[in-house]
Amino acid sequence: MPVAKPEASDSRVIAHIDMDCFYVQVEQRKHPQLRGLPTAVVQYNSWKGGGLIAVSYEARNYGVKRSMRGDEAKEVCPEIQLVQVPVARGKADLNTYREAGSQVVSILARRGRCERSSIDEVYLDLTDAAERMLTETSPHSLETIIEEALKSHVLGITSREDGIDVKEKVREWLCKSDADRRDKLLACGVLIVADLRMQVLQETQFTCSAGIAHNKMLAKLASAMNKPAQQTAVPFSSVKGLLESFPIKKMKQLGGKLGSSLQTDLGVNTVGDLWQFSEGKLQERYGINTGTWLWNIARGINGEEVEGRLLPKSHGSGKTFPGPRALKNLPSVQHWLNELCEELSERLQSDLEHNRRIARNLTLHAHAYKPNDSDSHDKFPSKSCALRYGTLKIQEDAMNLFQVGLREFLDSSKVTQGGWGITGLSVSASKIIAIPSGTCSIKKYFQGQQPICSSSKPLEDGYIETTEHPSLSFSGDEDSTSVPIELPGQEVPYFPCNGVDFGQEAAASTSGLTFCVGRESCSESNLVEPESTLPEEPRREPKTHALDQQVRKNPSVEKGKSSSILDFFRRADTNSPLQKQDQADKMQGRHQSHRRGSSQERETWHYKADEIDPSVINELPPEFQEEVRDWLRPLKRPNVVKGGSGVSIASFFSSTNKP
Ligand code: DCP
Repeated sequence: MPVAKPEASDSRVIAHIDMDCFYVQVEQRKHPQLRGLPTAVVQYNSWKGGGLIAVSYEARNYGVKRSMRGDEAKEVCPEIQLVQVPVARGKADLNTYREAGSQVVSILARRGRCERSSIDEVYLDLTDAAERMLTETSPHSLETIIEEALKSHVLGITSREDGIDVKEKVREWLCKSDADRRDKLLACGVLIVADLRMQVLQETQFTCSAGIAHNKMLAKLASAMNKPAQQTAVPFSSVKGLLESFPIKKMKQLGGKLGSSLQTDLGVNTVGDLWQFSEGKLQERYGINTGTWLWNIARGINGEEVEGRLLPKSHGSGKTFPGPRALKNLPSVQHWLNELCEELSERLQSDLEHNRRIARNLTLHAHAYKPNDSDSHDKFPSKSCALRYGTLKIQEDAMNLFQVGLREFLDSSKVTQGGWGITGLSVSASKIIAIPSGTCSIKKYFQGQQPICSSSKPLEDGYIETTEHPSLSFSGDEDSTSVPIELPGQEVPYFPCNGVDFGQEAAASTSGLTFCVGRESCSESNLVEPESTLPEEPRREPKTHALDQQVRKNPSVEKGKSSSILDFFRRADTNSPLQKQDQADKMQGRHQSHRRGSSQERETWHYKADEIDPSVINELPPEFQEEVRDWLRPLKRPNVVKGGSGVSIASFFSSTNKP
């Protein structure tokens, strides 16, 4: 349910940074010969050449879209370069992309509070930096303004159609000495963001787009307005104009049931259509909180803070088993759960070592069906328990969770005969906390911990009753309920109340285990499409990249020198496209993987969207991602590459290959 938060101040400077066709850029950095070519990254699945998950802007010019399969993309753009997502443990391995995202975050965090909101998106609170700049080096006192800032779009100020020297108008706006203080701060934000984007490009070779406004909602809307490699600012006076015609369903949290109700029940199709309804009227219809939230967003009011968070909120690992590859017995489930848990465990371990963070909750999600029961799809209940560290323990606990879920799934089915099939499995770790600083050793910290469960009820045998799964819980009356489940004769794991057990092995054998039973559908779990038949490119360390070498050799692309970025990219070899891999021979003509729940079923679930780490969604197979993104955030506007000249990040994209 959306939460209405009043705006603490309208003088904040908030930026939303969104990487451009991110996975493609990561692959192009690995394979510089792909730069400037129509390229797409495919999630491996041999059916029709695999699903496209990222499409370069050159390929978009030919009409290639993310919803296409590889074969379809080749039809509209025969020269498209398809690069496969790396594969490990028989599933997509997104580590390269995660690491690339972290690299960008570490640069962006230099100027203000930074919230990593997904694998390739970041919010920044630049208020302090902008205030400092305004005091020390106000834009109107600057002799030169960096080119990238002059290329900004400023809503209500710049219009590419009016034929006037747009850069001159931007310069005037940036340097207006008698401007409103809010606009002056925003102008500082524009300069800071332009500079940060240049730094990102110089240090990572990635371009990004940005929105700069006085709150997160407006910054996010703005960052999608002019892509790729451009930035858009929203002065206070332009908010109304921006929202007036903005499609209601594209607003964050209005892509689903609430947005549909606004359309059908109130005839609201744009944000401006909402203006006619009083706050009271909206509250009457949608409840006090949602009513106020709607009234606020219609006016561009959004008090959400930028959380200082550079690390993900949760970790997950998943895989789909479409059609004939559905898992039909416990040993095969055990095999894949072991693989998924091994990956999860590695990431938890790495988070612990590098960031001194621990996760306290383990959740298992599955997609299942019963062959003779068409109602059974998507009814496999998600299960959570306290998380114990150590691969074997995670594997054991996940398998136990699966068995509890399976039993409930089978009990809930009307059909008692005919077996079962699992078409998706995922495990995730959440409730991540930092180990308090000053703890002299991680192990000692855990040894000294009493099993305290503030939100969980300790039970006699050391098991706990969890009441929610933070990243995937439901609001209101859909809250999880706890149900005791008997596991006769099975050895069950020990769940210490602090959720972490480094030393003790599984202890009890009991039948009194209580699990959290979240009534969750599986579509939010991070399931990833299956295996590769193409060999993974040998992973090259950044140091060995040809482009990196150029960076080192070419003084013009050293940090801080901005004038020859375009030259830098032109020097990249664009004449030797990656050899096309003929996937056609390997196609098996499978059908689409999952049947999703009916829309009616889906609509009965309400997610606490803010508690879902969007980076986990990137690991879903495309068919789930579309659905989940729809719930969580507005769709992006069609990208329009606007004209422009001179050396800038944008020029990098205006290059070749237009049909
Ligand atoms: N992603 C994915 N599956 C999807 C959508 C996205 O795996 N269905 C991955 C690949 C994308 C990355 O997440 O590169 C970021 O997603 P975005 O929605 O931000 O899209 P892009 O960065 O690819 O393009 P854009 O420039 O439009 O933001």
